[in-house]
Amino acid sequence: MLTQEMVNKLNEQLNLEFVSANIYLQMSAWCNNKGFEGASNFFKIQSSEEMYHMHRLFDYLNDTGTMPVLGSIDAPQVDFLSLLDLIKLAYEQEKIITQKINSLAHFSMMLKDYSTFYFLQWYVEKQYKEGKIFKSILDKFSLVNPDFGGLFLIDQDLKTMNGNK
Ligand code: OFO
Repeated sequence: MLTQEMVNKLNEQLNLEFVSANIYLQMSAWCNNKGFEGASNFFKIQSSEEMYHMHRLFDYLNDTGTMPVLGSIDAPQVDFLSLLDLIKLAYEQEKIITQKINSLAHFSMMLKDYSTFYFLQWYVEKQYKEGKIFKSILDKFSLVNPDFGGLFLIDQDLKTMNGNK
């Protein structure tokens, strides 16, 4: 049986995963609109992944006898200065989620709620991988010249990239 405080925090995380899914779906739309097909595909996959993260929390709450509560979420940012600006914002979003997951894992450990602690380990690993992939995309920007087809190369790279592998 989860404590009410744990339930509240898991619900909060569930809604944060929704936020990430919406942010990435909107980013996918912006990329598509600007002709970045690879990046658009990458962010669409990222958005589906975030929905899957949300569903896992939804199932965990249900399976532990608690009704998940969906909150209202803010509309995501629609416009971006550049592809680089967009990737930087996505990386910042991942850093926020990593912090949240880590503090959630810490909280479950403090409560000696080992079942939730175990459940959260999957997210801890995901966040490590996602942070790494966004950082690697950002690093690529410093390797190419955006004025000479560099953005095209990055976009091609993103076409086959999956941030969760
Ligand atoms: Fe990108 O993160 Fe969900 O958990």
